Amino acid sequence: MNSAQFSPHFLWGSASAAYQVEGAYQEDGKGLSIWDNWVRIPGKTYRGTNGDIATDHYHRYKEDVGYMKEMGLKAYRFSISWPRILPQGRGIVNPAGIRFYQNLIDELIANDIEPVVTLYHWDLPQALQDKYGGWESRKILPDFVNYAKLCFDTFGHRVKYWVVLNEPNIFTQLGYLLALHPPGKSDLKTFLTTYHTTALAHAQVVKLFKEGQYPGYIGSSIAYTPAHAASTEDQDQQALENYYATNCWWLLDAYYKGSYPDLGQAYFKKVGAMPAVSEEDLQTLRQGAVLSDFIGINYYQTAMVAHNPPHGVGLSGLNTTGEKGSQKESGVPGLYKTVFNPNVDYTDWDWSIDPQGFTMGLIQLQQRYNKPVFISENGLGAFDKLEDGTIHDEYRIDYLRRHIRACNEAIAAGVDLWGYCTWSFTDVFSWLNGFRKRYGLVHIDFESGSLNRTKKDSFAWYKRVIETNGTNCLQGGE
Ligand code: BGP
Repeated sequence: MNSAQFSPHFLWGSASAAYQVEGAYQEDGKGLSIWDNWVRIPGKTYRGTNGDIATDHYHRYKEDVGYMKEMGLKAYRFSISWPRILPQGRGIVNPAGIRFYQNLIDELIANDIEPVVTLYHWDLPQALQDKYGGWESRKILPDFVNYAKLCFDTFGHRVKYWVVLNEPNIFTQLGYLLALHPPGKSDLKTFLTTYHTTALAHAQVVKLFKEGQYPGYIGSSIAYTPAHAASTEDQDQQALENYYATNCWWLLDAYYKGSYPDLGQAYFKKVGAMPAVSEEDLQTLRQGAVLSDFIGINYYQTAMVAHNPPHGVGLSGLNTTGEKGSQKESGVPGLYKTVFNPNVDYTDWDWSIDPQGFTMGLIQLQQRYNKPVFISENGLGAFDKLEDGTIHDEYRIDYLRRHIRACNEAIAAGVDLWGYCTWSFTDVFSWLNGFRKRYGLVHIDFESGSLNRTKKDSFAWYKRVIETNGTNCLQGGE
């Protein structure tokens, strides 16, 4: 495919999330989040690891921004911890929490780095979980809208890019279907109902933002896993349709079309799991869809799907050990199952590496939604080894280079791509995988506890990407 230029305003960024980097989990008046409690339940996270301290970004943010400046980063995507600024989720505001984010934003702007702020990256105030079951109840809607309004009123004159929710599909699926995230439930209808509530939350917050005439752009970030059929056989092709109708398009349509796919509805009605969706809800979703400025996409991998008979495999857990090949087949009996893709490589956590699938997925988005896209996460989780005082992460450079090239191909094909954030800037706490699954361009010494920062080889390489506006990634580049 032809290559295009990245626009001169392209946002070359890198990302993090509050719970995964901040630490200081009960400092300066912060309330507890559902993750602060979840990690204390034995067996829930890899070897009981937690984000109590994480990278200590709360105290070391200036040092981290210093590295961002050195790299020439154009945008830093981070999330606000809701219970840090509203310890009970509503009501009394914690001034120290506000100050922390104000300082961080000031520091970024002083260094010419655009803050991209996520309102919700999974750390719900525990108080709201206790009060009415968190996202399971529509009572969360006014609380979330008030929290968003507080953020817009407080930070809106400095922040131009807002991500309302991070991967609502993942936190609801893992929280309400696979029982791997808080609150650890497993029920299809509860998952779909909760997801629907997140879509309403997105739409209401987008409306508030637009009606309040806050300056800037707003969207939410969905974890998008496009798929290939395992063969050209009709049954596998049908499985692919089923996958998209109950998965990708189900999730994205709610946010960016304001509806749900018919084929998916037919299936969920058949199994008695269709959530209650009123005409008023759909109207709200449609308004949210129209008013959203961009589609946030977190892309890591594709799936390969195949026919799965009515008594075939069901959902399985995730490889959280890093033992390559330990991921089991997973599926929905009668609809589809995901199978090993012989055409691509896999990471140690069995995530497929498929840059071509990335281009394909971006083109599908363009065709279906015709909206600008912002890549809010993309990166490689790996075991990194500290050697001669640094990390020679050629494998990460290779992954990122190929994915940036894939973005370029998508742009050449007509996709309106606003920016690209690597996941993650520094190494972070990986929810279910502890500290061994590293994504950063900056290494953190978790082992000794010093939390010293060391630039990896990928740091200098990404610096060049930014300096050359991506041209070093294109065919024939470094
Ligand atoms: C996304 C999340 C991030 C991050 C990333 C890598 O789903 O938005 O918070 O963790 O995936 O996932 P993991 O840490 O599970 O490898």
